[in-house]
Amino acid sequence: MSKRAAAALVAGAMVAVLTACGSGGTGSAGKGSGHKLVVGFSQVGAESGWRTANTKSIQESAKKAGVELKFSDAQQKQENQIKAIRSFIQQKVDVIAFSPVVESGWDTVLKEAKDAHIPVILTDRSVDSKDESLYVSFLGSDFVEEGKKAGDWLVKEYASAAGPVNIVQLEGTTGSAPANDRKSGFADVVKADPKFKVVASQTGDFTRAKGKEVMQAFLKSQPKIDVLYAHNDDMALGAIQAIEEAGKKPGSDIKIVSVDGVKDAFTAMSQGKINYDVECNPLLGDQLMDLAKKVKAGEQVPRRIKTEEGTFTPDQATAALPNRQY
Ligand code: GYE
Repeated sequence: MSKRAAAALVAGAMVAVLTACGSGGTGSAGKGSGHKLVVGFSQVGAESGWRTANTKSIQESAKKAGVELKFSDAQQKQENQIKAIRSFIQQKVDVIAFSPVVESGWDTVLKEAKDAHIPVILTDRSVDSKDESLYVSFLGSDFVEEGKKAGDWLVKEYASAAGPVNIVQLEGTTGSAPANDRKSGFADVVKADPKFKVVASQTGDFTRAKGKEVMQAFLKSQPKIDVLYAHNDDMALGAIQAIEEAGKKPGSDIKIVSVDGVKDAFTAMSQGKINYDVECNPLLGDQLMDLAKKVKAGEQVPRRIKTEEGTFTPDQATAALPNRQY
């Protein structure tokens, strides 16, 4: 063998060794030495400020944790998520994580993942499957609790008012866990006093554009609206535009209670346009990567991990605004 050929061989071998070490990630992450943990993640879409922050958190945390993330955006369609999950199964990823657009209709595809021995982690939203062996853990907020917090605020705010208090509700995506639970949690609290009346309730699909459109329709069809309860901030922000265009003052002519706690909503609160915001934390990335590593390593993980979150008055939101991350 020529000297040159021998040198090339040695160099080649070194590159191979370096590559193997470099992709090893953080020890326990891989299936063995030389393999990064591969997580297939199916995201709901890009419907809201919350979602954008959630996506960024997951992508950044994956990088930090040395996890190879296969990211897929379902554009708010369940069929796209089912396709993405099937493709993750075909690619033999180590762990599948997803945030289900709606609650029902997952058993078949989750069974396919189970048969392929790929563990599934639910993040942000849950499914209504009866068979709990179809996923290993669910990481996210308690949406019923969020709805209750919105209702609690309303009850206090109108404690000494005569009534009726006419409420319009902008619901999240039909069939989604946050829409179902935020609606029922709120209803449970306000039903205690018959002066509270939900006079209209319709989906705004968690988007600004739909929130505005539906609020315009409410303003036309309802002779008296006292309160808007929006299942997320983006719909509330769209509705604020509709209210202002109708010549009314959001925050005083119509009081607004919303959920999420994103920066744009805090800005609106500092301007007196939203009266109360229930926080829902989108920064789930670090916890998700940690869970995925543990699951792959065969460690026992909790079946349910709840996110800690607070509530904000306009004063609290104004104070928090300069340091708000999302
Ligand atoms: O509140 C909303 C988003 O599932 C908690 O989805 C999430 C919700 C969030 O579109 O803004």
